[in-house]
Amino acid sequence: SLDKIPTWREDNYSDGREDGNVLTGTGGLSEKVSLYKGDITVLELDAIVNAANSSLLGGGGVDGCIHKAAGSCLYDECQTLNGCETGKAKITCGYDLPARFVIHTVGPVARGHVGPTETNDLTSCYQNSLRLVKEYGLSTVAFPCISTGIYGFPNEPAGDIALNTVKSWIEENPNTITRVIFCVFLETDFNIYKKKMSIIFEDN
Ligand code: AR6
Repeated sequence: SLDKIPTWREDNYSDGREDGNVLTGTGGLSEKVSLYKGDITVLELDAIVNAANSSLLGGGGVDGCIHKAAGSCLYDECQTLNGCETGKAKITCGYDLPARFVIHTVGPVARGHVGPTETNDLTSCYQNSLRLVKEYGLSTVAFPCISTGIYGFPNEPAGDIALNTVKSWIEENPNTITRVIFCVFLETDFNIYKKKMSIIFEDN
């Protein structure tokens, strides 16, 4: 199914952006990222990331969707993990999901407040998830908009953190990940990511 998700570069190409800058150069960062709007549980990738809570035993939002689609074996494996601290990440099998693995990370409970703690914790979620992708020799991964639902992290700064953290990671680890998919669910996030990606992943 990855073939059906265009890279950011292809996506810009197909919607005929007038600013051609993002299309220049080869092997740029924009070839390694995609923006996808929809349900993360249908993605056939090496791993999908779950915006979990510290119990790792399921909940609402994307977490509920992932547990429902993966089946009860995911819950059983999660029970062996002894939870997870905010900003950290743990990996399990994907079970009935098309994704091979699920990386469970726990975002900060922000309730609308963005201070240094919330910022650092959300950054750590992306970094620690990507660290697991690398450690397990995986090459494709999708992220939901961690913390921006029930945990109340404002969408705009959360998008900045997601995109900039992934960008830095790809730059620092050029031979590990071949594709990172930003899986947004809401129109507001789609618009925020689209705008930011054309700036952040513009190739020089
Ligand atoms: N695919 C992709 N994204 C989704 C999906 C889906 N199927 N469903 C929802 N989203 P949230 P959080 C989006 O609340 O803020 C749970 O109870 C959603 O629109 O799932 O980190 C956990 O157990 C939003 O943009 O996660 C925790 O207790 C994004 O996923 C708590 O919620 C994240 O929203 C975690 O809260």
